[in-house]
Amino acid sequence: MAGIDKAAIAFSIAIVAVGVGFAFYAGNVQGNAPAVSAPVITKTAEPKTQTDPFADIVSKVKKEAASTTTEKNVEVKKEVKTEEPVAPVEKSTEPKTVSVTISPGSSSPGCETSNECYSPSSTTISVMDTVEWKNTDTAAHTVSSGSPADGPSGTFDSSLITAGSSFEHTFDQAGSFDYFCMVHPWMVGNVQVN
Ligand SMILES: [Cu+2]
Repeated sequence: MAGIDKAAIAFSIAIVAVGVGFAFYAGNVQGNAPAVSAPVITKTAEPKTQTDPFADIVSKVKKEAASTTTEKNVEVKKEVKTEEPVAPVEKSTEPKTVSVTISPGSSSPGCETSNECYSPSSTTISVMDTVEWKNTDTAAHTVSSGSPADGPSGTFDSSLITAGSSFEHTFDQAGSFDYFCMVHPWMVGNVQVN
């Protein structure tokens, strides 16, 4: 009677094992279970080891989830890095130099009728910009702040600019600056500094 009971227990354990779904183990169980009672102990031990694969799967899933999260974090960091190189371009108003030509033949009256003794006769610049007067005439001229009527104002004065030479002045203050040639009083010009 005792041997039959053990065999019955072994069968029932084997059936339970099959029911749980470990078919590849269940195949061995069904083959060995009917033999002796000893394999039954082995079979009851095997399901415990079979729970480990589940634990492994769970841990694998957790690791994958963790690695996926890490990758997402890396991607976010990369996106931030790509934004960093976009540096704001500073608009710098660097001082510039504007040229004015002392026209050929301006040593004789006539250029004032078309206002071309200094060309251009009116120049608009910004504070800290520089105006360079180039004497393209064959005679010497001056660029003197002020007007023929009121005389030199003293803000700037080139003194004589010989033929082919030039004179430049940097305007560090805003304002309207008239100038003229002290040798040829019909030569007048203006610099507007904003
Ligand atoms: Cu002159």
